[in-house]
Formats: sequence, structure tokens, C-alpha cells
Amino acid sequence: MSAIQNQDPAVYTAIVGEKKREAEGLELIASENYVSPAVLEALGTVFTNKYSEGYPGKRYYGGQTYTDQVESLAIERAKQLFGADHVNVQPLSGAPANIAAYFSILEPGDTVLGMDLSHGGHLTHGHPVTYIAKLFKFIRYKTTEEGSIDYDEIERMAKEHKPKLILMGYSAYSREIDYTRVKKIADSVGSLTMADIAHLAGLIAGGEMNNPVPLFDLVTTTTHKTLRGPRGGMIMCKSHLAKAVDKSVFPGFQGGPHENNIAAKAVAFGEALKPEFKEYARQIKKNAKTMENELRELGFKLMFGGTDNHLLLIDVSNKNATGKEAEIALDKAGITVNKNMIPNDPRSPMDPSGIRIGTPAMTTRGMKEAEMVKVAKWMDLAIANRTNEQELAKIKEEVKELCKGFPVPGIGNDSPINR
Ligand code: DSN
Repeated sequence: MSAIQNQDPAVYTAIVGEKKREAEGLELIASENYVSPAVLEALGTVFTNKYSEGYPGKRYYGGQTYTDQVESLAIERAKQLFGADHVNVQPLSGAPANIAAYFSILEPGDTVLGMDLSHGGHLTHGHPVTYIAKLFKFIRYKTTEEGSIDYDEIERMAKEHKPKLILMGYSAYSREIDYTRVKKIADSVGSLTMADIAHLAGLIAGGEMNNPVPLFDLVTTTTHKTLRGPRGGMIMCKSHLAKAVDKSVFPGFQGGPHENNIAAKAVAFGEALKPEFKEYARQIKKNAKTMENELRELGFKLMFGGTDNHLLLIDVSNKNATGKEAEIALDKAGITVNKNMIPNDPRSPMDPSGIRIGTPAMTTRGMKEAEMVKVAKWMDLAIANRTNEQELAKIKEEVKELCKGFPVPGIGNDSPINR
């Protein structure tokens, strides 16, 4: 019996429930993934006991022999993965990483040019509901009618507003990004450059998407999406910003880093440096392409004209459904997606016109093109039968059957704490 099971049946029951949900369902949320047993194990280690304000070799508390070792390993591996001059692995997640990155170069009132949330941007890129939007002046660019990033418009806006910072990187945009063009625009108006590669980090590490790290001043990411590490954040920067970034993360914004999490980051980066990870990144994209082709055949309206990465943003209004209705129906069929705004969405964020799907989690389970074809068909059937509980339950059973052949890594009886 595990310690949790013995001591706290209520929490244990929730863990077992989540384990079953993950094992029996299809995870299509583009930002989610399954970590390896080694990453999961690192998260649950004694490093969670330790305070370690400061950085390796320069801490405020004693007893740092081993925290220094794991943090240095995480930093060196991240540098190698992305070709970064300097890396800070302490940000607790993506939003704190972005906030610390902004404060390493901006003063309150400075102007930032970033993408509109409904066109694929992110809340922390200046959405009016965030505190950050009260501190800096965010100007927002949008995609073109055809759905791609409008670089000419970015150039026009950059010339007009002379932003201190130009920000690239998105949570629902499915096309490749021309960082070289943006760097040229930024240089021409004297702006700094930042890319938030949270969604793409694993694809970039695997050599499947353009890498902004050698070009841009600052690059932020989460570590738990395509990169398949623990839930956390990271900032990469050019040498000239190293001190400013470190000071901004600590003591500027955060207190003690979570060294158990940093140990797990080191393990995940070690995995991402292996040749198998390149194959994983390639398969994520192949799976997304297959989903694109199948869904298009089934009459789905794909935003941005399709995908170059791991995700698809789908307008479900031509299927006479809202994003919320589609999300609920798919959930009942054992397929987890999230409702999502589409460009120029006439509806609201809590009940938008679209859904967003991604292939990183399914690919981690070993699913390939043949499975993607099945999943697309189930999606279509579930959305068409969204009021037919019987049909949805039938799909859920079929999904469960497929999932049996593709176990989730880290979920099994081989772990001392019965994960
Ligand atoms: N929640 C993440 C996503 O789903 O893209 C970003 O914050």
C-alpha cells in the first residue's frame, strides 16, 4: 500500500480517478502531454524540502551541494538543446517567466507589440484582463484574412508605435514563424525581440520548427507542453541580458525556486537531447497533418488554413455547434479538447466558435497516422451526435478500447507510490 493510500484516502481516490481518466481517454489539449516515469519520479523527491534562493554557487542559504548540481545540469542541457547563451530555469511556469522577462528589459509605461489573443496570442501577451496590461502599453497585431501572420502589418505598426519590444509566440496559431523577418523589422526601429515558444519548444528542440533562440534577445517557454517536462517555465537570453534576467526572476519576482521541479526539468532536457526525441517531434507533426487532412475531408473549417506544427484551431460553427457544445460532447466521448476563440470571433471566450486540438499527448502514447484517422472520425461523430448520450457513450467505449493498446507512460504499478 502506498503512503498516500494509507494516510489520506480522499487524496488517494482523486489520484486514482485522474490516473484512470488519463489512461482511458484521448488527450487532445494542445498544451498537455505525459511525462516519463523518470520525470515523474524526480518531481516527487526530497528536493521539494530545500530552500535555495539565488543561483548555483551564489545562494543565500547553506546546504546547496546537490541543488547546485541539478540546477547546473538543467541549465547546461537547456543551453545545448536550444543553442542559448544564458538560461534561467527557475520560473515557476509560463506566466511568471513572461512577467520576469518583461521586467528584465521594460519600464512601466513602455510599449510592447504582441498578437491579439483571439488571433492565437496569449493572455500574458497583453490581454486587458491581466495586471501586466495595466503596467505596459500593449499594441496588438492580428493575422490576415487568410489567417497567416501579417508581417507587413507588424512592420507598419512597429514603425508607427516604435515599441520597446516586439513579441512573437502563440498558444493557438498553427503556422511556422519567420523570426528572421521580425528581427529585421525590430532592428530597423530599435526594438528588442522576445519569443514565447511555450507551445513549440519540443518541436524546436527536435529540429522540426524554426528556432528563435540564436536570433532573439529573449525567449521564454513552459517546460511541460511539447517539451514533455514537468510543469514549469524557463527564460533563455542573449549574454547581454543574463544579469538582468536573473535579477528579474530572483529577487525581482519570485522567492525560492522549486528544486524538485528543476531536477525534473534536468531529466526532461536529458531526454530531449536523445535521438528518439527528434523522432517524437517528427511524429507529432505527421500526426497533426493527418488530423488536418481527415478533418478537412469531414467538412471541418480549419483556421490559418491548416497546420505546420502540433495544433489545429477549428471553427465548429458550420457543424451547427459552439466551441463549448463541442467540448462537452467530446468529453462525454472520452476525447478531451478545449473550446477556443477563433480570429474575429463573434462569440465570447466562455462559449466561443472554436475548439483547439493538438497531437503531442497522443504521440507520446505511440499513436500514429492510423489512430489519427480514427480520432478524427470519432470527433466528427461526437459533434454530430452531441445530444445523443447513447452514441457518445458508445464512442467512449471505443476510445477506451483503443487506449488500452497505448499505455500512458508513468501510469502503472511499477512505481513505489503506485502512480
Ligand atoms: N494554458 C496554456 C495553453 O493551453 O495554451 C497556455 O497558458
